[in-house]
Amino acid sequence: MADTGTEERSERSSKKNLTQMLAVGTIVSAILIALALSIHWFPTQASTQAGPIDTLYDVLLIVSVPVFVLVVTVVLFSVWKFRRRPGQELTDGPPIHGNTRVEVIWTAVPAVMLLALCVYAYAVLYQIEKPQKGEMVVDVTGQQFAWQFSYPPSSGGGKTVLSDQLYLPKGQPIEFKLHAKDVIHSFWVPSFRMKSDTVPGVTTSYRVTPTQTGNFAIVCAELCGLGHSTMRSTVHVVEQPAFEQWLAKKGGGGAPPGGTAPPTGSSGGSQGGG
Ligand SMILES: [Cu+2]
Repeated sequence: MADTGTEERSERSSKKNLTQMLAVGTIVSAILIALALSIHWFPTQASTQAGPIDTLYDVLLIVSVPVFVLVVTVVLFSVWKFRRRPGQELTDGPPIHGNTRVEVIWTAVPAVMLLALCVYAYAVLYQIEKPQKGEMVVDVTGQQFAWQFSYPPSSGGGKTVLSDQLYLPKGQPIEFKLHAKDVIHSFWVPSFRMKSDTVPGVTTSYRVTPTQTGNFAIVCAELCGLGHSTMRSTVHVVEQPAFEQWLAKKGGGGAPPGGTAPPTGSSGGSQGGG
């Protein structure tokens, strides 16, 4: 009879513990989610791709925080509750042979969560990588330790224009074709959010549509040698007319805005970057 009483008591106390943990966990999760969402993790959103990516990060934060809190709560609770007390130095823990129900739950729940997040992330990726109408191709070449940009004739200059500065017209869908001359680099404009490695011998690519005029940092995001940290540049997002003017000036041929450049050979301007 005494045994049954002890069992009942311990069952009641473990239920109470569970309820307490759940309550504390929910409150802590809510606070941490609010905190996580209030932090500005990323710079200005300067492309149409930035919004969906930031929303995806917010969803990942909202889902991850309760998992983190659950794990930490269980660990801290176990350390406190099941700690070795004086006199127990030579005793062993109870032999436990597993718990099928708990194991099924902790396998199935994360599996469903991961699958759902994968599907969502894939849908976002599909959306932001979709080809756009009237895309302008810009070739980007990384080499130790600088970026070079090349605008093919189709971008409106009438001929290939080289530059060590990246100018883009606001609202114009861009496809970057990425190249590398020596080692692997990674072309990243944090304000655009998109990033891809540039690999020697391979052309990689990604798309952005700039939504804001201004200057934004370009960073090499792949350790590429001693000067890696200096491999930085700036993207200048300007209005369409300003871009056309810049491109015409850069092309050196004084081509009028609007992409109606004179046929090749009629101008003696240099195409060099500068
Ligand atoms: Cu680099």
